Amino acid sequence: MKMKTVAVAVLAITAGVAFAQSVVTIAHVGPTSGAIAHLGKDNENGAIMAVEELNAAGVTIGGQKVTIKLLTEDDAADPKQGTAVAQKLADAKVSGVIGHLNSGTSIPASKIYSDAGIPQISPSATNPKYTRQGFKTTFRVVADDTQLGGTLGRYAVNTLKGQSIAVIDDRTAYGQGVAEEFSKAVVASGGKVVAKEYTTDKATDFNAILTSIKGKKPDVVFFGGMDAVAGPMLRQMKSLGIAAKFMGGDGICSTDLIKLAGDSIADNQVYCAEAGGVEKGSKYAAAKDAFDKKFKAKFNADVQIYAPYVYDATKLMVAAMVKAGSSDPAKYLPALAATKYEGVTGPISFDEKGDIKGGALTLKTVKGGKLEELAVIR
Ligand code: ABU
Repeated sequence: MKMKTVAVAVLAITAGVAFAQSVVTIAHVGPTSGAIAHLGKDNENGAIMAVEELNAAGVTIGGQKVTIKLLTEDDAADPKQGTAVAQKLADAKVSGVIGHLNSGTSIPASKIYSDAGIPQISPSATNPKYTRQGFKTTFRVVADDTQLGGTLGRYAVNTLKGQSIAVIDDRTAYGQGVAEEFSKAVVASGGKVVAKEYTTDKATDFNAILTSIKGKKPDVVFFGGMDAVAGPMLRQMKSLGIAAKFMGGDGICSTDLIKLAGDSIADNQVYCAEAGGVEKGSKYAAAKDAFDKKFKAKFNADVQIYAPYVYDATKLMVAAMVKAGSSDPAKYLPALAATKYEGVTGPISFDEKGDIKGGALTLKTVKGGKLEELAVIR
């Protein structure tokens, strides 16, 4: 076996016996600094947990026992930092990359990984463009914004009975994309988009756009962006007396949204969708629950959104190396593309673009200060 690794041997000591063991290096990239560092750390912890379990169980690739080494990198959710990190990992010839978290970083980084022939699995980037660039190295284990925005738009009109709908986005690849898909579905379902406003992923003051929106008396306000912006936005909606329903995609569907919004969320006011999910009572639900408990015990933190998807992505990447008998990207890439993996987030296999086949989403609301699952939609 020819290992394409950064360092090829470490000394491992087991039961007092010293032996040389090859090292296979994979990387995780996400924003572990900045406004959504809590989500980046959640993702990183999913990868750490997977690698620790893999090494504890023992990994043999091509007849050789290996140690999986995880490099963790911070892209700060910034496209420029994302490409700098991607170039660093390409130069280091890592065997694979799990990440990035954001569409705005995953999309430009994917070109660098593709040029270097390094497989990349994003556990959370949902902009459709990510897998539509013709790269053979690009994979995603969650549903995309077409599915998220489309489902939420139909739900806003058909179930929440919203007729006048205001749409705000943070101008990121994700926020803009999911807001456009949402708006298209609202109009196709017979609703009306009465306001379109824009902010940024770093903004904290929404007074001007919310005051303008208030004048349009919307039934629903949709926000394309992340929880770190949605939380303060919900607080300011409450201070301005806007009691409209508030919707968003997976980026706001985190455990910390409730903390970030303070006491400003009324029961059944907020609706969001995680870009994956398993049906209650299915054989996967028990595995997902067990993962959540194990994660809490290990990190003393609840899963935010994506940690289980990162965990599955990491394990399935290594499973492809085991199956191919090589950690050389050129050799294990076909096995990765042909993955049939049973994860804690459900069954994972990829279509010709690298997207998950039959991806689900989980519609949630906030009730009693907690996220409550409403339905898993495929
Ligand atoms: N999917 C929401 C957060 C990540 C992103 O796509 O930017």
